[in-house]
Amino acid sequence: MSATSSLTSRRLVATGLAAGAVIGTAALPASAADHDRSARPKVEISAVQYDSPGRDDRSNRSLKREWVELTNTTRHTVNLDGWTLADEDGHTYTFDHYRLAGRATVRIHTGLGRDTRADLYQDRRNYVWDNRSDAATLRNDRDRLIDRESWGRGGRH
Ligand SMILES: [Ca+2]
Ligand SMILES: [Ca+2]
Ligand SMILES: [Ca+2]
Repeated sequence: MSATSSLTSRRLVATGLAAGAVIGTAALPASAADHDRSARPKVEISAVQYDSPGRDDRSNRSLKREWVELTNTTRHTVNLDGWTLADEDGHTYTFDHYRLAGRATVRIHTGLGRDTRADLYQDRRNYVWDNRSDAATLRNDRDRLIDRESWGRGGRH
């Protein structure tokens, strides 16, 4: 079982919690709120490969294969400028002038690389997503919680 599939199975539980958090904090225009009756986050953490395949040797090849994927669940482009993706220890990646197209998915790699529309790089020299237990938290440019995914033994809160 891959790290990705084990997280996906846990997502079913996490989704309800994340959606509830968004209901309480969303400050969407009425039209947008009406449009999105499901109250799901507009952008969600759709997959996390927290354990880079193979031995964790801190090579850039391995660091690039540790990643988080975000998916825009709407038909409209979402401007992620100023949004943040952080782990439980506060290691934070800030999106810079990035727009995620409707229905599109972007993969944020831990290692060093050149950003494209589909792949962004944190340019780190070490792993950020702990293999045993950690959480990825996505916040918008106003520091509002958008989505959170945790894994490992009960997670840490
Ligand atoms: Ca890892
Ligand atoms: Ca590994
Ligand atoms: Ca971590």
